[in-house]
Amino acid sequence: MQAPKKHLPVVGLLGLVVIAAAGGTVYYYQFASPHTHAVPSHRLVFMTAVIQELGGFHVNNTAYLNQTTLPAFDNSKGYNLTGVKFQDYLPSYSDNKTINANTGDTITFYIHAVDGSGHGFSQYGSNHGFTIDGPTVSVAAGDALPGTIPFGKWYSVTVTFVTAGSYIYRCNIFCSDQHPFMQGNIVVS
Ligand SMILES: [Cu+2]
Repeated sequence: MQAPKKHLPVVGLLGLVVIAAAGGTVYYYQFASPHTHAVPSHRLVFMTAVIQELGGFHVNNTAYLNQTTLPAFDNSKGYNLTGVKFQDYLPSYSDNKTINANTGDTITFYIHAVDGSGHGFSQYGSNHGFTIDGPTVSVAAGDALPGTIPFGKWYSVTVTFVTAGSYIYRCNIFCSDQHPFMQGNIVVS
């Protein structure tokens, strides 16, 4: 009757070691695995642009670019991620309009302008625009900001946010009656 009592402390100690090891694994998985991108980061933001009556700008996907060269891009076909090292991430905001970044991050925007005709709303001209208001940004050599995006085509611009603050991206080409509201926020902290 005394033997089991002698063994109990040993079993208890072993149990603690097993729990600690498991906890360490969980800690590593949750806190170490997301940091596989460089800091500051190069983010890819994939968006559609349609008249505000049909939703305006909409962020469809966000990813970290884990290489120094950009994906191939063509304004008719859009981007090509074949062979590109990237990692999807969830944005800090879930409204599909607000973009977040850390100070010093670079964002490459890929924007597809969608023809909004045929839905009963007035659509003017044949282009959307894309520009960014706020603290000064650095635009990559060869890229244009503001940019013009003909309906059905793609536009890409790479911007580095060297200053923390509140930015607004917006359409700068009159495209519908609700055009003044075709915009979204970029929060750089
Ligand atoms: Cu527009």
